[in-house]
Amino acid sequence: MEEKQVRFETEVIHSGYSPDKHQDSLVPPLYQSSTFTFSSAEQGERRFAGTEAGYVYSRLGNPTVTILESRIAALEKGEAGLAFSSGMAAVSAVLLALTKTGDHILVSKGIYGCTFGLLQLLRTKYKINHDFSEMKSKEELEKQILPNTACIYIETPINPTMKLIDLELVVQAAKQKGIPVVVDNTFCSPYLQTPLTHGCDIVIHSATKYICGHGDVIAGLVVGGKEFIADVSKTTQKDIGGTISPFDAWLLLRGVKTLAVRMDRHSENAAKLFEYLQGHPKISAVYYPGDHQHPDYAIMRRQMKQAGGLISFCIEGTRETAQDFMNRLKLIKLAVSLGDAETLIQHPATMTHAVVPKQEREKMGISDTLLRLSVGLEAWEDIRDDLDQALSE
Ligand code: LCS
Repeated sequence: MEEKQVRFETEVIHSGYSPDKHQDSLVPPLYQSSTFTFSSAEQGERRFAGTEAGYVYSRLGNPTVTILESRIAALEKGEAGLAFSSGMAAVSAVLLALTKTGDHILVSKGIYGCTFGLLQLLRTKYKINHDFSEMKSKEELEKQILPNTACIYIETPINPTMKLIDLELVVQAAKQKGIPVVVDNTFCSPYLQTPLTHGCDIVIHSATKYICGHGDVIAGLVVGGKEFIADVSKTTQKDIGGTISPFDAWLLLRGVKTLAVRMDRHSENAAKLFEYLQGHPKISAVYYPGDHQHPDYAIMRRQMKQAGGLISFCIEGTRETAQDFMNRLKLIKLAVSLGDAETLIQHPATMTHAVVPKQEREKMGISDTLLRLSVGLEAWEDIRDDLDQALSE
């Protein structure tokens, strides 16, 4: 199966796993073991030295985790993958691997709140500076790439404003200077967007979201070149220790099998709910990359397969109006996170992006009346009816 090139919908189910290597078990076994035994002291020595293949200790590698890592590498069209205990463990391991004191990171203007927090920490504790960029033109990028820029870090679509970054534009500017481009692909999943095929170097996921799909795991994934992944695996992952648990890897292997089917449904539901929200008099703005009027619609068509399952919108009124509206919802759950079967709504200004100072938040386009809807897999009419009853009061 691994030899033959198969389609994405097949890869999510089979990639990285051969039953004949695991007692013919149809489903990848859960190797719930913290450590592995050696047949002799010499074998232990060889495994530690890396002269003999084999597992040693689950912080350094585990067979269930290896299957997941091979699968995500195949889905993202990369050479190798690495799994982490959270999306933030993945983000921090990558940024720490790519930078040193005195370096600079160029970041898309608008990122997840905890990534923003991590960048503050890198600046204050380790003197690793950063700047935010709209990344709208080559000239802007060329001006903002400094002699000490160690990497470019992008989210697209951006959490939660749903603005997009043109990956190929950034890659063109970065390649001239030999700077790696890192993309947080959480909002798309590899079904909708594969940044490595556009020339980017490293992809990160909060696997907690669409890759898991069932809201029962916190995990992160990284895909990149073999050398880079081996380096992260032996340094910032091994020694800082944000390793995934085998059980969480097993749950992700189960969840990811339905990724293509789920993403189609999330995207279809979101497209219908966008139409509804767009036409509602109490909604002052809707941010959804599938909107033909969205300023980045052309970018969406170029680099995404579909527009995805997230919609942000502003409600007429104040922060209290937004909160009252949330409190009236019945089916839609008030929760952060995204990509689950359940439709979730959250208020970025007081939740996911509360750590970003108000002035910075506003520069990113996060007002107090902005809400983010992660459209689930329910019948779209039921989601619409819930929005409708909460908006009609
Ligand atoms: N990157 C993005 C784009 C995210 O949205 C998140 C989490 C992370 C990284 C971190 O992943 P984690 O460590 O949580 O697995 N985003 C969240 C959100 O929007 N609501 O709750 C968490």
